Amino acid sequence: MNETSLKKVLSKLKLGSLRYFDSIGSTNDEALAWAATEGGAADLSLVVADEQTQGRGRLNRKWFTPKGSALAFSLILRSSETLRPNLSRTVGLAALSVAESCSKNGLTPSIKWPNDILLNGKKVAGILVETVWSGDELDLLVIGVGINVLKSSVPPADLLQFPATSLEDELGTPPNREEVLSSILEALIHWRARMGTDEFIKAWENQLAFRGQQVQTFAGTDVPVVGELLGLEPDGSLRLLDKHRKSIVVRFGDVSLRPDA
Ligand code: BT5
Repeated sequence: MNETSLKKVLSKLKLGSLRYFDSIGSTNDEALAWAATEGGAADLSLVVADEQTQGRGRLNRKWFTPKGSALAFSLILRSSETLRPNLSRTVGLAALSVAESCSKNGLTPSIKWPNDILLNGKKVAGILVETVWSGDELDLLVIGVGINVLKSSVPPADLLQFPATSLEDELGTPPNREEVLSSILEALIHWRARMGTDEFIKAWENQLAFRGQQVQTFAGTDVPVVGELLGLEPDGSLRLLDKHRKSIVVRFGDVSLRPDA
């Protein structure tokens, strides 16, 4: 992967500018800094790196992006009429786009709400969305996506809280990283225009992992919220049914299967 080959593969998409790095701390940090410069970065500008040395997950967790094997990119979305009212659907936009790209490759992905993409129950990709505000007004957001493409991108199990896999492990052959990136961005551009529709929520919901199963969600405390995973609220929150058959809405947290269910 290099800047020339990337530009060639991405030329059919209507993107902003591209910044490519052989190695960088975090593509999200670079995208946020770029967007903050005089003149800023245009809508759909993209930062791609072959390696990240300070890749970030949520809540100060680390994201591993070893050289020559993974995809790490950050896409800048400028605030727009479609985006503003649908901000809480942004992580779904990214998750759905990654999932669709996996499906196009013949895989069966699922979305572990809110931001993990699973293949065969193992994490293949993670998403980190960060927003920039001018006072109360949304200025832009950065969608950061990390995907394990080749086998060698999968971190050692002792560094992880959840099992991981790669596209190559699941496909049996090594896919081309630029082609994977291009298909994710194509899906993202398609769905961004439809973010406010019911079709969008349905497509996202259809890909959710653990539907109909007993799950637990942790959100900042040691006490999990538990229940049957029913689906999504219009704002992208998770809807559970507790043991008293009462509907519960979960806005933040990580969902996992209940071990004793
Ligand atoms: C995420 O956080 O899954 C969001 C990851 C976003 C990474 C992208 S790469 C491009 C952009 N630039 C950045 O700096 N970040 C974004 P979270 O749900 O908090 O999961 C983090 C956890 O995933 C870690 O604590 C590890 O256990 C695990 N993990 C780290 N690297 C992994 C990998 N390559 N594959 C699978 N799991 C990983």
